[in-house]
Amino acid sequence: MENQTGYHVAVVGATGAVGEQMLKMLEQRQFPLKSLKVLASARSAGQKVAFRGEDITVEETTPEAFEGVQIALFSAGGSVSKKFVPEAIKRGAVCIDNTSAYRMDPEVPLVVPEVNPDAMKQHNGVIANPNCSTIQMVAALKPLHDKFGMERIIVSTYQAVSGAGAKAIAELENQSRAALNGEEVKKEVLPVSSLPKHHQIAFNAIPQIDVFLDNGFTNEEMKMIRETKKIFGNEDVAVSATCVRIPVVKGHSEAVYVEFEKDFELADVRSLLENAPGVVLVDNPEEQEYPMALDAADKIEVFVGRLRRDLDHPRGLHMWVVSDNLLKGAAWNAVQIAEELVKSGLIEEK
Ligand code: NAP
Ligand code: 3JM
Repeated sequence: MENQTGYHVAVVGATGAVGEQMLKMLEQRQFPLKSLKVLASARSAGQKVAFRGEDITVEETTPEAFEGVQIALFSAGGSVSKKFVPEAIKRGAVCIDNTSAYRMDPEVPLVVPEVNPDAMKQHNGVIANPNCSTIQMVAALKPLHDKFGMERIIVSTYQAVSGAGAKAIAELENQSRAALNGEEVKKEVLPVSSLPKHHQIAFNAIPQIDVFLDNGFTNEEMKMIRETKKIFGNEDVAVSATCVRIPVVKGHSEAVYVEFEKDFELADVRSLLENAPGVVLVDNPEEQEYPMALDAADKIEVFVGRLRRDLDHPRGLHMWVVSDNLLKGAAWNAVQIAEELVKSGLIEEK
């Protein structure tokens, strides 16, 4: 694909669950593309993907593939990013990385445009996209933190299987069908495909996302804890997380409890969230209206509801935060960063 003006863009991991949504976002947002390269492993090289009514051929990710690329969006796993981000930078690209490979590197900005857009100005060729569960939580907390100052966050997540990739979506569908038909339920992917032991996700809830660490938390929980502190530039905010996989295809839900330094009125919390960029307040208990994964699927916003003051802590607030994990949690946040890069003139049109 070659246009007169715009930017030379590559999507790495374009055949995956996140990569597919990146292409959809570039298309929907009418991102100014001069050319688009779709990259994946050698396994899918030669396959076609549809983009703006054209078929684009998938190419193998190699160092040379980044020749002439100005913006490279990565979502093919941490080891692929570690190997190819330096190659892309060497060839002049700015990389927006969706994996955990560079997120905690102090030289790398970790960006949610609604929260810390200025951080991306200091990039050295790579800008990291936070974990899906972190992104939606910090987007909802940002306007409240600015006004009341967060002291402590305790979050429990209810995460969709699509966060674990295309194979996990297929596993939920296959297991559900098999269980309902009274057939053998095959367990091969969740909770962590690379570990030898697997559990059924259909009709279940699994309190493990990613591997366990020595402190008893899982890596997903530690990602939420560390990334939240980095994004807010505040190591003093106390953060604790419990991450759970549930049998939902798209949309992560989170029960977020936050304690503030300053007193708040619920009416102010409500109006701050109503006016926050990228956030939609859905909080109408009388009408049984609150955010739900099915309603958030395929939307780019973060939905917040069930606002209530804690019964014992005078500055404690509970809320329910839902977003499409593949969009704001991954592909949309990455394309939004690319839009900001372009807007801020950090990359020149070719
Ligand atoms: P997925 O559905 O399993 O897709 C994986 C993609 O990576 C496919 O396009 C695959 O290509 C490609 N790939 C695998 N090995 C490769 C290699 N050696 N060289 C080049 N491409 C390779 O997984 P997904 O859910 O889209 O997630 C992909 C990655 O994005 C994850 O590993 C994670 O690091 C990141 N992610 C981030 C978030 C977030 O919260 N921001 C959320 C989910 C995922 P083939 O088709 O050729 O195998
Ligand atoms: C979400 O490196 C890998 O194999 C990818 C593991 C992974 C990650 C990660 O650590 O990048 C799977 C799903 C994430 C993420 O966003 O942190």
